[in-house]
Amino acid sequence: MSDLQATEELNVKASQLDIIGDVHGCANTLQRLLQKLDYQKVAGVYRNPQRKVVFVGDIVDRGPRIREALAIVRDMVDAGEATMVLGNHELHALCYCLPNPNIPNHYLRPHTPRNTSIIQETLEQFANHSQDWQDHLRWLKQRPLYFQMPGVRVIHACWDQSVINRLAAVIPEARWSELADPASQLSRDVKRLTSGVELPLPEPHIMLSAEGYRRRSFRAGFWQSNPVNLGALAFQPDPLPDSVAALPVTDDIKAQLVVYDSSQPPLFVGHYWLNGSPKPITENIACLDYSAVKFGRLVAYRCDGRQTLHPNQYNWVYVDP
Ligand SMILES: [Mn+2]
Repeated sequence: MSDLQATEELNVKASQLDIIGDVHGCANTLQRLLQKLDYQKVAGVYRNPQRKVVFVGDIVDRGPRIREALAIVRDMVDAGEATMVLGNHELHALCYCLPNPNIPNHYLRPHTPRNTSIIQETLEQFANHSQDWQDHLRWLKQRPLYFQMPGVRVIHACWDQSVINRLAAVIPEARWSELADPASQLSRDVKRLTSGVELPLPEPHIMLSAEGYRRRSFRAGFWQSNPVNLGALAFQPDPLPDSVAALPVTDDIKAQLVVYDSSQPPLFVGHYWLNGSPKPITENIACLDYSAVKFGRLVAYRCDGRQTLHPNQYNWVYVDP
């Protein structure tokens, strides 16, 4: 239903799409990338007569110009020049800000110090624009979790067909309250699509992320069918401790992975904070998050309709420190 809507709204072929990675409030960088891709501002909206944009989500949080970034993306979507799928940061923002209908003065996600720190930049930048923020929240609620058309799929973190089969692309209004319970099927499904496969670190190991968070889990490359050990399976900036990396991948862990083989349509994700020269992860999977907000690159893939992805189709701009 909703993925058909999205395809009809864009009204182009897969070969006319430019897919853009996690923006995280880097609005100036986004404008430079759009200009590099020959999008020009006409009547206040970036447009390219031949092409349309799909944003992989995570427009909000962390960066210096979140309001501007959200306005650029929203104006493009509303004008039919782009679509965007929800990232884990938009989901977090929605759940943090939407009231829990069952418990007065509570929200779908509790205001713990950690949850507050994730959304802090966004709330500070909208502090004097609270009506705008409420309006953006209503708009974000209507954005899809995934996008597909013949020859292209886009999702923030993990294409799990079994989950997608049971979810409408847009979360129905009546179901948002289910997200107040992290154990609900809907919460687990949405987390799977927007945050990917997170596996527990074997006891008693814990990791410290670069930002100082204690982590008891790690992000896995969901597409891998036969990784040699946990180190090969991990897909995140922080490497696993050596002793953990060498551990075998148990059948229990393998059962949590998704097979995404080379016969599937080209798939684009964000989310994973990559570094280095942009290139496909497999012949038909590309991650477009190259850590723009950490002074990496904001990356786009210029689709050409081919089944096999190619490094030449990447475009990027560096973020000015
Ligand atoms: Mn992100």
